[in-house]
Amino acid sequence: MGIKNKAREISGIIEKQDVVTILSHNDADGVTGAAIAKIALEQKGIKNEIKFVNYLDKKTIEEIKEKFVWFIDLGNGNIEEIIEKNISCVISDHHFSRNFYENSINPFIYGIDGELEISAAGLSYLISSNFFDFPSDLAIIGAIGDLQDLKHCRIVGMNRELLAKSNIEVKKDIRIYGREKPVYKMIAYSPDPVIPRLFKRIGAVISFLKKIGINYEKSWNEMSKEEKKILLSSLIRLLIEKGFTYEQISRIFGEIYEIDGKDLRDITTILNAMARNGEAELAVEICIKGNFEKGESMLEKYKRNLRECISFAKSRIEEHGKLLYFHGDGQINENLVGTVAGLLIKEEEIKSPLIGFAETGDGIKISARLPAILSKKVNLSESIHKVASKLGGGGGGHCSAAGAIIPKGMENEFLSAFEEEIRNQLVL
Ligand SMILES: [Mn+2]
Repeated sequence: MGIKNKAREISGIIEKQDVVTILSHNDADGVTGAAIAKIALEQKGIKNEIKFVNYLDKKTIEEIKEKFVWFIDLGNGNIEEIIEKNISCVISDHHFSRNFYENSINPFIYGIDGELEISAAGLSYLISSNFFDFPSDLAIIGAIGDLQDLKHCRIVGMNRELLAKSNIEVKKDIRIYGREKPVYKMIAYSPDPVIPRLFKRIGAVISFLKKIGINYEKSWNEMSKEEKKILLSSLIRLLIEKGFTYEQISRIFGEIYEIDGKDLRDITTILNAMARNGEAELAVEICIKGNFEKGESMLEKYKRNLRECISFAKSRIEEHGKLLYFHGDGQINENLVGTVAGLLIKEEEIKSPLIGFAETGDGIKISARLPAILSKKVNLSESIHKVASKLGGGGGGHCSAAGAIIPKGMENEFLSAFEEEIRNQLVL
């Protein structure tokens, strides 16, 4: 059976319900996935409510009393428990799972890479579009939120197919974030690629721009074709001088996606910010109505908080063998520790795996991030799953970004066991 038939089969199961609880992940992919599901359920007149969690642990599953659950962007890591508890449910989760579950639309079973070719929002759309035909905009926003365009600098696979059913405009442009900001800011804070000599050095960027005759206060979008050409070729020359490979340099240019003139990357930033700050329900509403500007003021608040968390984390980074780690100590919210670790890895030129700890209700939340130079040598997901399970917790995720929850007070045990795992992987 192909994935679309599976989607139809699952939509048939959902259609028979009178009440559906959507249980989703509080990030952009989870929010858009839940919004898609809600649109479909409303259309069918099926009563529904949405709940968001940051992480699906044993306890959350234990406490499920709802009649029927639609898991979105989570669930594949908990199939054993879902079966054991005999929860009546369907799962649309794009994360890899070794375990099979009849009512799960698991892309990997169909030879589709869930890290690149379809997100939870996309799976949710494959199911929901059986109820009625509607544009796939939110499915693509979810995929961008999940950074599925990052590897190839464009959307590929099943996402590409879904893109054709959306109102999203595809453009070829510079991929540096902030095309509407003054160009000196855009260049100084480009995380991918980081421009050497210019990264975070406003003075250096301004003199670089002056030298090539470009008004540094203009934004990329305001620049003429000629100016863009000059800037792009100067940046490329700089990267060549610094020994960047062709592959690295070509990342500077690629596909960007817009809806009503808004960059999808900006929309996902807003949705992530809202979801992580406890406003996921409002984010769903914004997705359904399509009024993304409403989330922009939330973003300012979020950015301020994030900056504080990053400087706190930076001041706390310590070494443990092959690892670096920091502890949030009640200063960094569990929902933000992953973002903080991810940004530190990108911006601080860290060359070791980075672990962030944060307190959560009854345990310690762990976020592990891998620097790009280790991306083919280390797989965080399996090691974190193994170690956290051994300590009485649970974990999983992606090769280069994974998370776990362990009991309080086990941080040192975790560090030692995890460091050994990583060391073994580096030797192999
Ligand atoms: Mn996702």
